[in-house]
Amino acid sequence: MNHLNTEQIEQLAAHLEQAELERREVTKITDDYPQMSYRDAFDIQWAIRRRKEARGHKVVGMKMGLTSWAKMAQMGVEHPCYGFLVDTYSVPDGGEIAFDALIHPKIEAELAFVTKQELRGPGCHIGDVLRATDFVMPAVEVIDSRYLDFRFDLKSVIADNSSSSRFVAGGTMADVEGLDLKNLGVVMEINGQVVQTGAGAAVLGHPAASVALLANMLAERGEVIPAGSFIMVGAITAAVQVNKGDNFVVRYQGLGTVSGRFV
Ligand code: 0L1
Ligand code: MG
Repeated sequence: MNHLNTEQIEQLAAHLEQAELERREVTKITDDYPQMSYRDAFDIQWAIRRRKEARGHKVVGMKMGLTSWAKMAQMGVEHPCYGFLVDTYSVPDGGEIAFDALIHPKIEAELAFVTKQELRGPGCHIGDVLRATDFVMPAVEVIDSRYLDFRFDLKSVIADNSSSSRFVAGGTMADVEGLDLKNLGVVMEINGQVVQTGAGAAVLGHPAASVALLANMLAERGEVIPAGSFIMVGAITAAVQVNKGDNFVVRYQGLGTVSGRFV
């Protein structure tokens, strides 16, 4: 149910997208609109998506966020969220990320699923996802909340496209059949120092559960995950703040590495 009108939703979408484009922190929008509903929050995110598409940007994938119990507890939220990824967010493996284009970036080690069949909720489950998966591959997400000091509540962060900002996909593409996705180990290094380690089960117990949840959340809006989608499942490690000049390498058990540099 909506508690904001169309004009307010469009205005908040413009406000948050401008903050992203101008690299400006803003206060969380529920401070000014405490009556905002989850429906409103997703409507704002979808309005930002339409604004970008209207300017010629292509949606190239989706991401799930806040998919670990630890991260939900850390951020004081009670449910995962999703966001969209556009072409301008994509950085090649080993590439450079312009630090000054961002506000206060953090990196997360993730996995991405690429689908070969449509996934449709409600009732989508891990088995559906594994059957519909073409391959999985390593990915690193750069999150950059537009909110002051990364402080938000769930509705505010959903409206802000779940902090989506940049992503790097790389390493080796692999069939799910040969992989133990729950126990798949990940080591994140920044400037040669190990800063985080984790395993796939950090993502809702199994990374495929995150894709199923995305299908089920999209079903609430009558949307599906089309065949050929790229979906990042959420962080396997905690998000780590980065600085200009930092180099990162994330090593994935049996799947190679993803690297990049903030310049
Ligand atoms: O991708 C993520 O898990 C982050 C979602 C938004 C929350 C945050 O900015 O930390
Ligand atoms: Mg993430």
